[in-house]
Amino acid sequence: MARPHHPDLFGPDAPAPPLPNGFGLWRGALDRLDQLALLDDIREILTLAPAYRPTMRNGTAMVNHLTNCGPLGWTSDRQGYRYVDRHPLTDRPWPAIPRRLLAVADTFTRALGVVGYEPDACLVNLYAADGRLSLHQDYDEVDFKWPIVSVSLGASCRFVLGGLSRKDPTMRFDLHSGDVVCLHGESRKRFHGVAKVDAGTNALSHPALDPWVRINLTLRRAR
Ligand code: MD6
Ligand code: FE
Repeated sequence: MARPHHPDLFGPDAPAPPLPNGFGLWRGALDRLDQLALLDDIREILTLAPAYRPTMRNGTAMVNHLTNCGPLGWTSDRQGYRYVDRHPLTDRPWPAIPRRLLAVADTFTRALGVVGYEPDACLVNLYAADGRLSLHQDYDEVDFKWPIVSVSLGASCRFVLGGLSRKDPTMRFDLHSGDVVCLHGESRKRFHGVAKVDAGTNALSHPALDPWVRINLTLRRAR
């Protein structure tokens, strides 16, 4: 695994510096072999916990398919957003979080000065070519002192990072395969989303990416 390095503030796709406090961005944190190994794990997870498209409170289906691994998994239905200990369609417990993903979370939370991060949920968001994720806060966890760590695989996307109010100005920059993002501290509850995926930029060939073009993993401490 690549060693953590400081955010690439001056790279071609980097946002104008400075990045907000508590927002960690490690470009190319995972090399190609790390990424393919994680996709092997995701393939196994998808076999045990098939991708599904949850319904939102208003009854409409979410844009992206998802699944989870870990003791808890994030889901949504007409009752709203929450963490549950079983796959809503199979009624089976979620598969375990892969060890190498836990190692990534440990490495990059330590780089932020966080000791003892033990994620208990990992949301796997599966993007088709027209996938996107509307501006949201990750707000369903019990203790916001713990960061959320994200790993991106496959196609690049346009990431939108806002403030603590939905109306605050946003910055936009690309996330590429192998990038790791952390939302921590002052940035833990910032609004963020994915405006679009650039399907043509996927350079990874792996069965876990069929029929998806981009996969994002977000590790959380839900309880
Ligand atoms: C995505 N990411 O990249 C969506 N949330 O597909 C997130 O929603 C996210 O990247 C919390 C922390 C980091 C993230
Ligand atoms: Fe999020």
